[in-house]
Amino acid sequence: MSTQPVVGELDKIATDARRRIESAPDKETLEELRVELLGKKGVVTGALRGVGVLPADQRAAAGARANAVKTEIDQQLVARQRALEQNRLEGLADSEWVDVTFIPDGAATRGHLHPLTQAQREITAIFSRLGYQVALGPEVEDDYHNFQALNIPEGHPARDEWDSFYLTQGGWLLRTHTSPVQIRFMEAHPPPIRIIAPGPVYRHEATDAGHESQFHQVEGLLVDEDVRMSDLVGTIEYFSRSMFGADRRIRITGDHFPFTEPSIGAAVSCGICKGAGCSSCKGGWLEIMGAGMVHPQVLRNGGIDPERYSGFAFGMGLDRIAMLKYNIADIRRLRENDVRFLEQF
Ligand code: 2NL
Repeated sequence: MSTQPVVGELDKIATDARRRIESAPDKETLEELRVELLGKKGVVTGALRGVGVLPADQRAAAGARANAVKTEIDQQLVARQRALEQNRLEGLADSEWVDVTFIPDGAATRGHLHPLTQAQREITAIFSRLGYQVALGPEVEDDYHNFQALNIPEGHPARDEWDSFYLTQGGWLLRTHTSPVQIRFMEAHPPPIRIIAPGPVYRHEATDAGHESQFHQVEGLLVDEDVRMSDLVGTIEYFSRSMFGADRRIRITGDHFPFTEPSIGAAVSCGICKGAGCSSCKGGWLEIMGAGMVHPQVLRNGGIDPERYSGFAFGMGLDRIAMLKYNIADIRRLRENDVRFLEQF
């Protein structure tokens, strides 16, 4: 027996392997080739085994050649693997690009804040310049914080002004104003107090262009030493001009609320007719809020000594303010989420 057949066989294996490895189109094909050539039952492994049965004088040469072929094939496999990976990476820019700026026609347009949110943020921004902080509280309240602490006792005829939604148990109700937020704030903090309490409130009443059973209020409360009615009027004036325009005048009239004494109503001059009177105002004026000096008993209910401290409070309907600011005729438009309406603001 001579070495020639084994060496010739190995040369053929090597040539054949090189050709197939170089043309392998992907990693999977390469792996199949590796198993076929170098695996336990592989061709090269078989040839190596065949070396063992050769006559002793031929073994060394044939063995060296077989090992060299094995190493060659191994290196070729690794080289081809690298080349394939390199090609894949270079092709990524063409095969997997994403246009992050692409917007399917009409599928996405830029939105904006709801007019109520815009109005609420503007109001809180104006009062924050006067040192007020935003206070929040629960929408489900107890009778004491929603009514009794505000001088509206059980069974009193004044209750009729706030038709309420009651829960079936526990005497809880949906707050009819955000005043209970301020009562709770007074209970927890000593003066000086400057807060505004914005948020949803609920009243059990028929819906029309000016009324909804859920609407939004912004109430404000300031308590300190020596607080006077003139401070309240100056605050209303600053707010009105910031919100509606520097040229606005304000009108203060008498009013009545159980929780303030004295109580007032505030109106701003109409921006359309400048006070002359037109179809969108009442005789040249737009009523924007109720207010007054906090009733001494309400201060006491909040744990504050009315002999030392005084304060003023005000309340406005956010929906109404937004309607005045953006000239919206019907409050119900603010709840419908019709984008044709909303996108105008
Ligand atoms: C209105 C009138 C008002 C208040 C709310 C208030 C709160 C406390 C104490 C005293 Cl804790 N007053 N709030 C005062 C006057 C008027 O709201 O027409 N709101 C829509």
